[in-house]
Amino acid sequence: MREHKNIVILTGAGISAESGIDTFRSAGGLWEKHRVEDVATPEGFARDPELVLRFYDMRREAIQTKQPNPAHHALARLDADWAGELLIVTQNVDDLHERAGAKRVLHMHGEHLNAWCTSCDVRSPWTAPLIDRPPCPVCAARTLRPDVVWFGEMPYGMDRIYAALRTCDLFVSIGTSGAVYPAAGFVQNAVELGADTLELNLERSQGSGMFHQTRLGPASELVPAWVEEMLA
Ligand code: BJW
Repeated sequence: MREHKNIVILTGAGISAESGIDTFRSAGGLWEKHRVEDVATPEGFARDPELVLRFYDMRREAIQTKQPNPAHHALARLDADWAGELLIVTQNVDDLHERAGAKRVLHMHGEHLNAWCTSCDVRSPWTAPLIDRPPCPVCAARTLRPDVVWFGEMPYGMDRIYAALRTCDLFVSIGTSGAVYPAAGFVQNAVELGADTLELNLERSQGSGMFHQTRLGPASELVPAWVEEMLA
């Protein structure tokens, strides 16, 4: 590949798998144990809020016991040392990129450690359970929900993401199945705009055919090796 200046990195559940956080679509993943329609749609939340709040309370508690792995640390190092533009667009709702030290991170599907008040529309940092319907710290209404993006809802930061895709010369996808749009379409956007594209994944994904290059293996090995190449 040629020399690069501006990079967009898309990460998915696979980058956090070796930290012990469940993926969605792998064998034994979250969608084998829970119906997507029940726990990851606004309709499911309206139908059975307790089920949904319990699902996210369990996951919010779990992520606070997990640690970033070498893949998160390598991306944080790249973020710190890369002089050009760089944006880590993560679909993950965990905070492992930040805990590894990365700064240029955008959570397009929201964050476990935020609660969103649907009365006053303010998002507040949140580590505790939501099942008991605690009051919003800003307006006191008992209408907090997980600050995550469900199917049918608009992902966050799309203008910033598309602006970064327009100016990047390298798009890298790490540990995502390419099953969920609009993130699954970023590789096509990047190719059409003339960027080089690289996929790092345990196995081939739905979008593998779109990438100029795919490297297969665990993120904890592939990502540090790729970052070494970039900073050499
Ligand atoms: C490893 C590894 C290791 C494992 N090392 N790798 C066409 C166009 C546009 C939209 C649509 C469309 N068709 C349908 C839609 C709508 C819908 C959609 O995509 N549906 C699909 C089912 C087709 N999309 C939406 O509704 C989105 N909103 C939207 O489109 O708004 C309108 C819009 C249009 C156009 C532009 C802009 C907006 C919203 C999607 C919200 C997704 N929400 C979830 C839940 C978030 C909260 C939570 O965490 O509970 O987000 S679903 C779930 O999937 C989660 C993830 O972020 C997302 C992606 O999953 P991910 O990360 O890829 O995980 P897996 O498990 O699928 O894959 C793991 C990968 O890791 C695998 O490849 C493994 O091999 C790999 N791996 N171990 C390296 N050690």
